[in-house]
Amino acid sequence: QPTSPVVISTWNHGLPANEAAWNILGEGGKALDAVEAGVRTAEADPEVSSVGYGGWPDRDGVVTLDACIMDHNSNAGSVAFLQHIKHPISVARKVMEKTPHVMLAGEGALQFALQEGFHKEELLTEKALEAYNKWRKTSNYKPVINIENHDTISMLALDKEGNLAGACTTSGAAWKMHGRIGDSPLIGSGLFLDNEVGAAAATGLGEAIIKTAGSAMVVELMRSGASPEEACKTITNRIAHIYKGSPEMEYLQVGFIAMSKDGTYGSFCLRSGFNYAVRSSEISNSLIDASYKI
Ligand code: SD4
Repeated sequence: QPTSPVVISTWNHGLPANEAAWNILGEGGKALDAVEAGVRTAEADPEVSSVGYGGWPDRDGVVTLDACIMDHNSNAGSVAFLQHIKHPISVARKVMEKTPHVMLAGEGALQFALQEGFHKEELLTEKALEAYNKWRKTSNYKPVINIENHDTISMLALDKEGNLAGACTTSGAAWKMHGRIGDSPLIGSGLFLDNEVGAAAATGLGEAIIKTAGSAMVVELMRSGASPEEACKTITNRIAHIYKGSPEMEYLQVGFIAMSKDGTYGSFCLRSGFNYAVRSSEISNSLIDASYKI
């Protein structure tokens, strides 16, 4: 049912994130401000082990963060492999607004953040360190499906003016190789938006989403007339086809959320267990189970 404003975001941690976004959208604020404020709640929450502060580290015990943001003018900003900064999404927004570039990575991204007044913090919590030490006993790289019902937080919003914005932020796959970058900071993979058509964002195994340019493809299908859910389903099926028979299939999970220009939204994921949160003037903040393939 088309409506505006409206905001959707991935997983359980989408509920508090939507609340923060709605404080802005409900007052007639901008989608861009809403998505930034929204995903910051997950970044700051130490109980969310897959985003920002409290995120599980890589296999060397280092927390490295990926994030990106995009607005209705197709402006985009992104940070990858960023360390020690609690709010990578806000650094990504600064990259978008204050530099001639779209993406900064690693040491350079950190330097830029410090110049912009962000502070260096220890992001590895006691709890994350415990999880890491436990993992080290086996050191087996096998992503966990639907990890404690949270993973990347991706958020899409449509504001009162009819403008879309999107944000995506994560600590990436736990126990990843040091230096690994996922889909979440990559415009077109973790997030894509075309204000004339719609927006899409992803969660799940980043490698699979990158290989299919997932979010960009979802938006292109919507341009050709697919509904948000149909578009998400087609790309999820494409991923399943590519991975069919591979060892990764055992732990593969991907999920997409999408929203069209008129506020229609939908989702699809590979395996059951993925849900997303919706908030609009008609719908009080609630979780919806995504349709799934297996
Ligand atoms: C990534 N999509 O970095 C993110 C989150 C994740 O297993 O860890 N998925 O791939």
